[in-house]
Amino acid sequence: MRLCTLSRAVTFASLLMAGTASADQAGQISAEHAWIRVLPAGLPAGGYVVLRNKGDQAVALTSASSSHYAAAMLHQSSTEGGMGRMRMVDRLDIPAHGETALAPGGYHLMLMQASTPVQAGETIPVSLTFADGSQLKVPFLARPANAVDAGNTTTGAMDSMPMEHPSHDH
Ligand SMILES: [Cu+2]
Repeated sequence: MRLCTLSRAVTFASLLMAGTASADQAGQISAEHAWIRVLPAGLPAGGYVVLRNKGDQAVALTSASSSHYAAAMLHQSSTEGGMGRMRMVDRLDIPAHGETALAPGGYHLMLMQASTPVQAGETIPVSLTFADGSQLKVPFLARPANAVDAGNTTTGAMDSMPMEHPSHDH
């Protein structure tokens, strides 16, 4: 009885701290090149992002959600015998001081049943939840069905420009 009450109190306290404490898993992760491939006719949309872990501990992504979609699942695409397949993924590790990419043909978020039709150019907030329950809210750029990456309009792409194009303007 006593133990039960205690563990409930602890759970409640950890819920309160989620998202605020910098020591949580979400605080170790930064997200770049976040985009959604919007498909016509209400088909599920793929969500892609590069997750970077600046911490000393591996972090696991365990789920995602968005108020714009009824459901968001973690999937992995693969090709077996020429057939495209998708399987559910329980957790996706982001190694310490490393990164994990969700990209077309591999890991992705499967975003289903948009509450209102999502248009290319819109920014859709998606909450990523990690193994400790902490969450990271990431703005995903909606891109058209023929897009293959986040395009050149994300801040992540802009950030890398100076390295590729040093100090001449064009
Ligand atoms: Cu999928």
